[in-house]
Amino acid sequence: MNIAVIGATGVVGKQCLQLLDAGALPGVERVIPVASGRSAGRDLTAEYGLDLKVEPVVALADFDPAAADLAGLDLAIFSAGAPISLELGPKVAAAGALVVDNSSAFRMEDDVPLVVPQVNPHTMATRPARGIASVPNCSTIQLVRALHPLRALGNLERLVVASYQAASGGGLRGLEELASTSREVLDGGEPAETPSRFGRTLAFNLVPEIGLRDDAGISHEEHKLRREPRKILDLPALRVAATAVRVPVVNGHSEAVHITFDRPVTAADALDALRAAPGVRAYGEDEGYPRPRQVCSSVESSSLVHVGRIRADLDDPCSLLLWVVADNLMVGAALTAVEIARLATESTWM
Ligand code: 11C
Repeated sequence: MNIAVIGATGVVGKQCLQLLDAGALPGVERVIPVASGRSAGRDLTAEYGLDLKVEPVVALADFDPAAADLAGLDLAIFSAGAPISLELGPKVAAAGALVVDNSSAFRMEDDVPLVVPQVNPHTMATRPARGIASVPNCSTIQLVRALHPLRALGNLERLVVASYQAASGGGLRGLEELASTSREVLDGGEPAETPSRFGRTLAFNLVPEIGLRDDAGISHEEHKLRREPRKILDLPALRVAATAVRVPVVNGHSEAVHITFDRPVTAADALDALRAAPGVRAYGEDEGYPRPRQVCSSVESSSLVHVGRIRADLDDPCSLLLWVVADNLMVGAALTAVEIARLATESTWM
């Protein structure tokens, strides 16, 4: 396998390289990291402490998938934002590689599968028509991985979700901004609310707006939380109301989820269904509850979706409430991208 990692010096690209280093994909021969011109030539093998031999970083401007030295590229994992995916993704796919795209660029297109391997692996049973498979938004992935096992209890009718999203969702710049503004507040200052990664100062605060708001006042992230689960779960009429909030947590997104089914359900049945689901850690009432720092504290824990506070809605026997936490860089991005690629390698078409 010859693999290009586009956006290799970002928070998700780094995790992708670490997963490849840990042997997440079989038969890796060549790994080509691609990033902005500023990073050209960097030795990520040494920087990230990898055993895997990674070539020196190639500048995006010099990355030409049609060039002879890239013939035989099998896979490209994009984590460099939608504009770069839009421009470069189709060219890489046309040159013959499978594009696994972490951005929002193609997610809602009919001929691009939006894949969560634990939920809709059948979407990768044949080669995607355009050679592109999309990784959903991080907050969507953990949501649908918690919902999917619960479909055994009844049909999903309505979701009300509030997300509590970590600074790492804003990339390295977001992490740096949370750190620097937190220091400023602790030193007695008040960071200026100049244009920033999160629109507002996040330190010791909450920002109830992720992405631009439309004319109806709904943010881009809230639209993703509504549209993407509908496509992945193949429930185009699922009613979803979301509020996406940025919180001053370094890593790990959390979600408070209220689910309404078409029939009465119990918290005990939900706990059983979630306990039986691969890749989910479910917490009974006497087992505490997941929190982002703990969830993101080890590779094993970062690879799971954690579901706790599983309880009845006292006013509606058809509804349940859950608290869902996952590592947004791992489950929410890099691990899912690599798992999608693994689905492809396990199929007969790749
Ligand atoms: C955030 N969910 O936490 C975003 C980051 O559509 O892939 C990922 C954006 C996306 O800000």
